[in-house]
Amino acid sequence: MKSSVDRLLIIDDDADLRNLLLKRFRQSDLEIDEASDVATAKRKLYEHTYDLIILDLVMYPESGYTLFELLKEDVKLKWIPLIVLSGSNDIEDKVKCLELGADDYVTKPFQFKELKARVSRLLSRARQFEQLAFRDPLTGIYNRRYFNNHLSVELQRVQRYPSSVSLALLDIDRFKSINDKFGHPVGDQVLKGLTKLLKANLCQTDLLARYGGEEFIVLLLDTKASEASIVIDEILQKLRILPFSYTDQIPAFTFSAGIAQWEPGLNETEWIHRADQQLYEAKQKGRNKVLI
Ligand code: GH3
Ligand code: MG
Ligand code: MG
Ligand code: MG
Repeated sequence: MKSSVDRLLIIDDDADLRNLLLKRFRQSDLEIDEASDVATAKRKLYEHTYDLIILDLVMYPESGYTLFELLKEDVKLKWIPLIVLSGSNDIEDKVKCLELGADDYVTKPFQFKELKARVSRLLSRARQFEQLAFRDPLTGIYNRRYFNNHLSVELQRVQRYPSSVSLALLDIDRFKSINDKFGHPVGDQVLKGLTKLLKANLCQTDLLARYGGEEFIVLLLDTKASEASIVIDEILQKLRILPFSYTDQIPAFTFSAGIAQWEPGLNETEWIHRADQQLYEAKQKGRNKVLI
């Protein structure tokens, strides 16, 4: 999941300018990465995650303009704030960049203080946007929209670089009766309690999201179905043994889960469907179990 320190990528062929920005932004407690050309930028954008991008226009051999399509159409990159930092004071360049999706345009020479203010404003907007668009307000974890976007990104990656990736779909058992018996607020506490337990027992690289009312989904990287099943089953065991310590004053409950490992040729929908079929089986077979 995202770390709390914001990461910037500076794409500029001017080494002096990159060094200056590196130094000044680091003093502002931001993490900075740099790329001196478009090819390096593409590689870094693919390998890492950034919260804001500062892009130069005049660069060799490829100009900054050649990055716009990737930056504004890729599902992983399209919401990252983009500031163009250019020596061109030409109104045509300014308009074109804004039309292509830049969030701001700053001309060189510039005052660092002004650039920093623009960076801060865009970062805070992006954080608010993430909360509203991609987070579940009750549990604070990612929502279905974010998960689906991320799953497409992950699928592209695994198609390129094959590895074991598994999906787990979890559904709380007889949740309706918990609501009926104890009331909706207690039901909400159960959802929060399970979120806490899942977060405490999953890896940093696993992506957890609330997929529906009382349904959670987990993407487990570098994990075979058999391994994912063990991880999720251990969580279910903990719920049986320690219902109260983890979930402060809420009734004991269980969940059922279905696991599916990605196989070549499966698209997102088919992959989730496989996990869902196993979840359905688990419910049929009496609930409170994890099936592959
Ligand atoms: P099963 O074991 O077959 O999954 O049964 P179930 O009762 O868990 O399944 P069902 O789909 O019948 O009920 C899900 C319930 O979850 C119904 C809905 O009111 C409740 N629910 C959905 N979202 C929330 C929420 O945010 N808070 C609370 N308290 N309840 C919710
Ligand atoms: Mg340049
Ligand atoms: Mg359900
Ligand atoms: Mg349920």
